[in-house]
Order: sequence, then structure tokens, then C-alpha cells
Amino acid sequence: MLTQAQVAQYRHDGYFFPCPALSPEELAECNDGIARYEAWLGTPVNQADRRWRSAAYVMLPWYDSLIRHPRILDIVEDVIGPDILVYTATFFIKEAHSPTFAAWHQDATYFGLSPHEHVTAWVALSEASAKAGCMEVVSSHGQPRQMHHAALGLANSINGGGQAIVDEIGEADGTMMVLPAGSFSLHHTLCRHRSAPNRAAHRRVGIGISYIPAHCRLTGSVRMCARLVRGSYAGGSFDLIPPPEGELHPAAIARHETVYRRYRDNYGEQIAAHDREFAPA
Ligand SMILES: O=C(O)CCC(=O)C(=O)O
Repeated sequence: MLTQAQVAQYRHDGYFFPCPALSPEELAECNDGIARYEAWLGTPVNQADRRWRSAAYVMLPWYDSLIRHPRILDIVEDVIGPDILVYTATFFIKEAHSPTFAAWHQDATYFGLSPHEHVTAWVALSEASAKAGCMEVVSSHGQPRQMHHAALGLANSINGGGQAIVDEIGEADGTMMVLPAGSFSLHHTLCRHRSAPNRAAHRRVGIGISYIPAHCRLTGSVRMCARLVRGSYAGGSFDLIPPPEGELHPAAIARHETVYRRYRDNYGEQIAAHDREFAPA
């Protein structure tokens, strides 16, 4: 649980860290789960088709347990309330000595969620030091606002759209969100963040879990899927999905295909909506 002062700090800055979460055994379970997943894929997750990076909790029970972890949800509840959906979750992996990076961006840009209450819990499954390319954030100083992005399709970008903010960032203000393995950070959907290449000798492994309060709506035309992880859902923009029937169970893999397709359809629609919103008058 966060103190009132910590919640106020999150609301002012748009980020908060570090929050300890996983025991050494739980951390090992997650990393063993990734090893089994990569054996099934026949390639590291970050080199596989992008679909396999996204929403894999739909197919993997260990991952479904992670997104429902009480130590993560207790803190997420402190900032978005008791009725919590997972909108998506993403593997963010950088191999040792790799150029993979994230340009400055805000998650809200292509998600199409309203109101802007989405928060990402970025869970470190390895140490995320500055050398290993941890995230860097800039405080919103209590005045978050959507900035202009371009989907540049940047080479080596960890984000699908290769998107980057094209407005002034204020990066002199940056803070490195260094995390020990098993802990997590929070960043608000309008928090400006980026990460540098991994110059360390170890693989940097993280999972970004996108939590939203159940009252969030989608602004686009695509009906998306979500997983209810705490509290209740009165209905709205999302179709709720059940837990996986088993690890990589055929029914769960088929469901993942639907979840991913809708995610991509929405994302494409939102890129166009963002470009319209920021088009010169
Ligand atoms: O893992 C990274 O380096 C970037 C993660 C990110 O952009 C996010 O969680 O929104």
C-alpha cells in the first residue's frame, strides 16, 4: 500500500518507484515461464512476431498470476481505485549489449482510453539499471498533457509504432527509474518516458502491465478485450476474457489471436486519430 504522500507524489510527477513485489521464488517462476515460452516460440520473445509480446497472460497461467499479484494490485488500487481491468501487457526485453531503445513517448497516444487514468506497472524480471537501459521519466509537475507524436517506425524501437514525441520534452529534468529484479515502477499514461540501449552484460527483462479503472471507455470504434483482475465490471467498452485453460492451451491461443487483432485494429485507428488531432489548422 502507498501512503497518502506517495499517492500525491504519483499524481504530481506521473510516476512512482521502486515498489517491491515478487519473492525470489515468484521471480524464478516468471523467468522459468519465459524460458518455456521462448522454447515454444523457438526464438527469444523480442525476436518473434510482435503478436507474441502482447497480452500473453491470455495463454500463460504464470503470467496471469503476475497481473493479479496482490502486492501489485494493492498499489495499483491506491491510484486507480478498487475495480481494475488489465487492458494489455507487453514484454519489454533488451538483450545484453543491444541497441534496442524507446524514444520519448506517452502511452496514452495510441490507446484511445478515456479518462486518462491508465497506469502501467513495469515489473523488472531482471535488474534494470541505467547501464541496462532502464526507463527514464520526466515529471508532469501536476500538469499532464497529451503531446504531439509521430509514428516514425524507428529502427530498434522497443515500441511497435516506433513513435516519438515531436514537441519540446524538458529532458534536463529526467529521472532514471532504476529497479532491482522483482520490483516495479508505476507510470501514468501521460508520463513522458524513454529508455536507452542496453550496455550491460545481462539481458534486461521487463513486463509492462497496463491497468485501467473499470469505468474507462474506448474512444474508437473497436471493441476490445480486457481481463478483470480486481473488483467488478458493470459493462462498457470491453469484452472480459477468462483465465487461460492451461499453458499454451489451444483455446487460449485462439483467444489471444482475437485479443491481439482487436488491439492492433484499435492501435491503427488511434494513430490516425492522433494525426488528425495534431494536424496543422
Ligand atoms: O521497457 C522499456 O524500455 C520501455 C517501456 C515502455 O515504453 C512502457 O512501459 O510504456
